This record gives sequence, C-alpha cells and structure tokens, in this order.
Amino acid sequence: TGKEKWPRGDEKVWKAGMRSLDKDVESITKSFVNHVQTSLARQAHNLDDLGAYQAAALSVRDNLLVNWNKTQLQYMRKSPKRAYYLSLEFLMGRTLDNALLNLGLKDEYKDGVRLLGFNIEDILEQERDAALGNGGLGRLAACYLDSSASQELPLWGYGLRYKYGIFKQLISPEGNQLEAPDPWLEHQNPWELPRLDVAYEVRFYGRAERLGDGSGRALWTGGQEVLAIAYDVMIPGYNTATTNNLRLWESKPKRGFDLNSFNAGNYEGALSRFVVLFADFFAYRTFGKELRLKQQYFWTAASLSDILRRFKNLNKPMSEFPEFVAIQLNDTHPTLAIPELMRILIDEEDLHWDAAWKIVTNTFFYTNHTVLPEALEKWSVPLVEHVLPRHMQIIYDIVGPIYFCTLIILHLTCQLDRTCFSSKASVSFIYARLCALTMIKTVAVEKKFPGDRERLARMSLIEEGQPKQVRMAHLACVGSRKVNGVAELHSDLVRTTILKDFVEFEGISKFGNVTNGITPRRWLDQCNPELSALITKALKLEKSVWLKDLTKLEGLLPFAENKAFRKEWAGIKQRNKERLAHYIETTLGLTINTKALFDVQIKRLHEYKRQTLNILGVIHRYLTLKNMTPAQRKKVNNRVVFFAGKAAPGYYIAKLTIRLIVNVARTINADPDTRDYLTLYFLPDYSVSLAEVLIPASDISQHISTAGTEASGTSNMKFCLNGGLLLGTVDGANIEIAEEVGESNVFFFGHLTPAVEDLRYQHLYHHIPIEKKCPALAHVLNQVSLGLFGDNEVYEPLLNTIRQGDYYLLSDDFDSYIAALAMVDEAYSDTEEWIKKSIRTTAKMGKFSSDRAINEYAESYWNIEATPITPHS
Ligand code: B1H
Repeated sequence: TGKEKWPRGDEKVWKAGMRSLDKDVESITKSFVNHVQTSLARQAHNLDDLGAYQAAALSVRDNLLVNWNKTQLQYMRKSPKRAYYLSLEFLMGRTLDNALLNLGLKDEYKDGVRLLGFNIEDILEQERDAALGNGGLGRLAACYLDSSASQELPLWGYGLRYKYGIFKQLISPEGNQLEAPDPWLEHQNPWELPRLDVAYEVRFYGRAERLGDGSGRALWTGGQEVLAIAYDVMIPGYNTATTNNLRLWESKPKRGFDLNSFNAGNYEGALSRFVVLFADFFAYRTFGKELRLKQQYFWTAASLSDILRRFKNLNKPMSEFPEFVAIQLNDTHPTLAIPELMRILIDEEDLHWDAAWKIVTNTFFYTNHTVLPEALEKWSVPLVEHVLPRHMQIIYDIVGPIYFCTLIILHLTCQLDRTCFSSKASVSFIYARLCALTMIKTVAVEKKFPGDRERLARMSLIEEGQPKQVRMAHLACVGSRKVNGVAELHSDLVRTTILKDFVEFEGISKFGNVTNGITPRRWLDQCNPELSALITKALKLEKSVWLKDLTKLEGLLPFAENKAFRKEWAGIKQRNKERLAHYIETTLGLTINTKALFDVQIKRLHEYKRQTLNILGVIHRYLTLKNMTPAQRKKVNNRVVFFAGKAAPGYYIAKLTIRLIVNVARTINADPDTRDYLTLYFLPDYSVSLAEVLIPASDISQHISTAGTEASGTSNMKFCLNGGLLLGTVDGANIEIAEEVGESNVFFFGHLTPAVEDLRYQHLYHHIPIEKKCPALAHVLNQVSLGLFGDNEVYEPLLNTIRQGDYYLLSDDFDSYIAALAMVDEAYSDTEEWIKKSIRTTAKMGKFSSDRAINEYAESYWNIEATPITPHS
C-alpha cells in the first residue's frame, strides 16, 4: 500500500548493515578479494586478467549500486518530473574505466590492483564493448546518459537488451567485409542487474474490435503474448552521487505458455530473435521487416507500461501525466509509443479521445536525425494492421476525423471504406484531424490554404501507393509537443524540407534545434589522460570544474603563444600517435610510421559520407608522388591515412568501397618509391574503444559529406576536442565548429547546400563527361579501371556511381577537395603555427559538451530540473 512503516524491524540494525562507498585502497582490495572468493569462486592462484577484470568490475558495481539506490529512493520521495530517453540504440562501449573516473576512484583502484599483482591497464583491456548500436545515433544516446547523470537530471534510458550487438567486422583476403556475430554477453555482464520481478505482457497480432458505443474504445484480443523482462544498467554521473538508470528489455515466453500451441515451437525461433540488433539501416526494408516492427513495439510497450506504473504510484489524475513525464523519441524508431499511449489511455483508462490526445501531445518530443529520404521510416499499412491491428485503427483515427461526428459525416459524404481510403477521403481525414490538433478553426485553414489538396496529400500520415505506408516522421511530428534537429543547418532543413508543411500549419515555435554534443569525460579525460592533465595544470582549475563546464577551456587560448606549452602539447600528440601505433602493432602486426601527419576518417560506410572521395584523393596523391623525382618527394609531407568503419551487410556499394580501400592500401604500402611518404590502413572492426585510441592520435580528420546530408556528425567534435584539426564540407555540425574555432582553424571545401539541388539537376539533364569536367578525377578513375589496384572490373559498379548520375557530387567537389588537402600540407609544414591551431581548436570546443545539449533539452523541451542527491538519506 505504500503506507506501511519501513524499514521493518530495527532501523539502526538496518543502517549498520548498509554498505558504504569505498574510498581507500584498503577497502578496495578487500572488496576485490571478497569478490574473487565468493562471486567468482576463484582464488589467487588461478586468477587471470579476465578474472581480475571481473572482480574489479563487481566491486565497482557495488559502489555504483550504493549511489544508484540512493538516487532512485530520492527520485521516489521527491517525485520530480522525469524524462525518459527512448532509443533503440545505446552504444556504451566499455564501462569500467568510465565508472572509475566518474566515481573518482581510478587512482585508488590502480594502486589496489597493483598491490594484488595486476596492472589496471591490462585489466581494462579485458572488457568487451557494449556495442548495442550502429553509429552516431547510438553513441549520442550514451553521451546523453552520461550528461544527464552528471548534471543530476532525473532521466532514465529505455532500450533493448540485444543478445548480439553490432556484428564483428572481418576483412577477407580479397578485401571484402565479412560479418561475424558479437556475443557480447558470453562472459557474465557485471554491469547489468536482472530484474526478473519487473515484467510486462506485450501482445502482437490478434483482433481489434471497436466497441461501437461512440466512445472510440476497442477490445484487442487473441494473438500472441510475450513477457518483457527488465535489466538495469547503472549510469554514474561524474563527480556526483547521482546514478541514473538505463533499462533494457529482454523477451521471455509468458508463463502458462501453451506448450502445445503453434506459438510454443516458434518461440525460440522467432521471438528470441528480437534480441538481435539490426545492424543495417535499410536491410530490414527487404528482410525481417516484421521482426523490426515487433522489436519496436515490444520495447515501446514495455517502456510505457513501466512509466505508467511509476506515474500511478504518485496517485495523481491521469491529466497530470505530462507534468510528471516527458518522453524523448530518439528518431522515429519509438514512434509507436504515440498510438500505444493513446490505446492505453482510451481502451484501458477510459479517457475520451481528446483528453488522451492532449496528454500524448504534451508528453512526447521527437528528435529527427536525418533528412535523407531513403532513411525516413515507413511501415506498410497491411503489416501494421497484421501485427498491431488496434494501433492501425488509432493511427487512422489520428489522421482521421474529429472523433465520431466527423466519421459519420465523412461516411455520408465520401462513402468511406475505412480500411481502403480513396485518396480524396484520406485527404479529408488528415485535414479534419489536423484542424482539431492545432486548434485552428476549419475556416481559418480554408482561408490559409484554400483547396490545397496537394498539400494535404503531402502532409498525410498515410502515403498512398501499393501498399499504403505509414510515414513515421509525420506521426512523430503531429504526436509530439516539440520537434528538433541535431545541428543548426539540419534543423533548418527539417523546417524547410521534410516537415515544411507542418511548420506552416503548426507554427515555427514547435520546431527547434539542439546541436548534438559529446561527453568530455569519455572523449577527453578518459581517452586522452595526458592532455586532460596538461589542461588541468594550465587552467589552474580542478579537473572536475572544467570537465563540467567545458567553456572553461577558453582559458587555454593564451597558451597558444607559449612556446614551452606548445612543446608539451605537441609531445602529447606524438605519444598518442605512438600509443596508436603500438596498438596496431600488437593487434594487427603492422608497423606504422609515427613521424607523419595522421589523417583519419572513421564512421559508418555510406555513399553520402563519401569515403570514396577520400580514397580517390589518396590515389591522386599516390599518382602524384609516383610522377615525382626522389628529390621532389623528399619535400612532401609524410602522411598516414587511416580508415575504419562498418558497412551495412546488404549495402553493396559501401562494401565495394571497403574493398577498394584495402586493395589500394596493399598496393601503395608495398611501393618502395612512395611508402616512406604515403601509407594507408583500413582498421577492421571499428568500435567505441578503437575510436578512443584513434581520435587522440589524429592531426586531421575528415568529415566530407555532400553538403546537406550529414545531420550533425559527432566524431568531428571528438577530434577537435582532442586538438585534431578538421577537414570538411560546409555541413552538419562542421559549420558550428568552424563558427566556434574560427574559419582559419578548419579546412573547408566543396559546394554549399543550396547548390546541391541544381548540381544534381545538371548531372541528370546537362551531363558533362567527367574527362571534361574534372580531368584529375577522370584520370584516377581510369587508373582504377585499368587494374592498378588489381581486381580488374570489380570496382566498375562503384566507379559508375560517379560516372553516371554522381548523386553525391564527387565530380563537383573533387578539385576543391584536392586543393584543401594541399592547404593542409602547407599548414602542417609550419609546425608551430599548426600547434597553435590545435590548441585554439581545443580551447573553443566548450559548446559541444553534451552537458550543454542535455541542459537545453531539460530546460526548453522536457521542463525537468536538476535533483541533487544528498549523501545521507
Ligand atoms: C543518424 C541515423 C539512423 N541519422 C536509422 N540517422 C537507423 C537511422 O537502424 N536504423 O534504422 C540507425 C541510425 N543515424 C546519425 O545521427 C546522423 O547521420 C549523424 O549525422 C548524427 O550525428 C547522429 C546523431 O544525431
């Protein structure tokens, strides 16, 4: 009942039994040895590094739990408004090092394990990455969790507990990407708490029958039910007791599951596959669509049940739900939460449609992460009808009439068949519904857009066609209180392209921008400890001060003029290069020239990101070097180019790009004429942990997407924070980085966003042969075609994407790209000036802390406040 006195028994005895935080080496070694003895059932004589990692992790976890319990208890007592971050991906990487730094116990653990005969770095290396995501979107979610806890904001994450993370990438002898499963849970995962008691039922399929009483309610029965079981992951804040929660759902057959039924035999085969990450943005369009839809529903339904249960414990009227709950939709993947909350409120809580809709549209917030048309989610209406019949009804009701009355009117006027709209009827539906949503009187709308049927078709949540499709971005937009993009340019594009009609209809104030951010804890302090220490020394501030107010980095600016400081700065970069070289030497057996400019492009392989432009630029450099005399070559800057990144398993052109990179590397690294001046590496199996070694070692990093295609990018921020300079197009967050650090400290090239459409038009209708338009590029393409890198003919489909159509405008940007690379060479030759640029870049990166971003969400979107956790409660 919640009214009973607690604790039961003697409070003093309870208190005396409570574990407290470890603070000194002695209590740490004690806890470590205890865990070896009991949790692991091992002993000193048979403990290897992996065992030591597990013991260390378990003892750190105990510390996290002390704070976690405190945090959750105080959230319960103070009942602040809470935010929930629904993301299908959380790319957490490793946890131990981060937890040690956030708890402020790294040195103590280092000393403790040394006393026991272990080395902390070796122990940290034992941990597997938690790679429950594809790329930037998933890593952003992880950074936001770190920032929410660090800023003491009451925020929980909700995701799926995938059995397999993103595939492990192998490279075959021919240079092809191969995919192997990533059984990341193979060893016990010390960072999760199974909550077998937190379970919810989730239904699929079956029948939905409207009650027909005018209430709008329906009965959804039959089909298949599964259980969602919670696993909790502790999210420690930096230098604070706040420890938030990431709740991941696992599926389990329902108890009393009919073992004789058709479903029973199917469980292992079909439902357990829930827990496999879709490592392919687009693959599920052709394969496994139903599975992906079920994943999305399973996770949103379980999360909503959990959120509602917590709200109900407050004993408040349902109408106050949005005063206690804000739900952030990380892209459209959790959009089914909108019809699901409608279903719960109407069918289970007996609310009137309009009251329910008011709650929903004050609860949800939607972040868009891409404007690329092929990446906008759409679900086929027959599929949704099959898997989630009730939700399909609700979606129709959202797009449809102002409840009931309009339904009847439309029935009369359009002879409407509810499951098979004529285009006209669908248009009328959305028209009427949107009038209700936005409280704009029909008359006003008529005045605003008289007879604008095309507009209404564009705005519809249902796209006409075979089959009809639900446009998830439109549903997320109409069902949310606010919508945002992830960088200024991108948010502008959202407002002027994909959601333009909605902006005109609902008003611009609903459509904002929150420029992405990264956590400086992982992406500076943890991955670049030497630089972090130097900054602390220079700023004469506690590390905990500038790591939580990153704008303090500006204090580094005067040090750019200090020669001794520059030497220290450059020395750290050099040692980070050697650390990377050592890593590559031990993992891949390759020797890297560390006396060279390190040039890095690491990200998912995608045509719009233009890794192809980069590799063609490398070939151009190679051909130029080949044409030089040895004396001329000696004057050229040495350059080592690194690529890393995964291609979606079904993305043929992206995989071909990897193959080209690998084979170009093979040829040029073996060429005695040039290999002292230019080498190239494709590092397999890119991951968060690999990024942590690569980023601090880079002199220049490439972010070279076709203008207007990269929503933000976040690795650009990571490189610049670590004093790497940026070579990029005028796209995404590159623009804001340049605004901060000054254009003289970045290398920009290429056409701007407004030109892109015209250029594409020219490619289609006024095609100029590449030989004429860009001879340098034509020459490079020909060399590839002629087999300079072996594999006659295999690369033709890739080269043809440039020769014909050239949708991503490589031929338009190639010359300016080569010119920008030359400017990089020139700037790098002036060592002292280069180091100044590097220092100034780091100094001006304060804006890109995810603390700034999460506070913007908290204040301008969710309306939640910091809730400090007091140590004694
Ligand atoms: C981004 C995605 C994405 N945008 C679909 N969109 C996915 C879309 O599995 N899927 O279905 C997965 C991911 N990811 C990235 O988000 C943008 O491309 C980056 O520019 C941006 O920095 C990042 C975070 O906002």
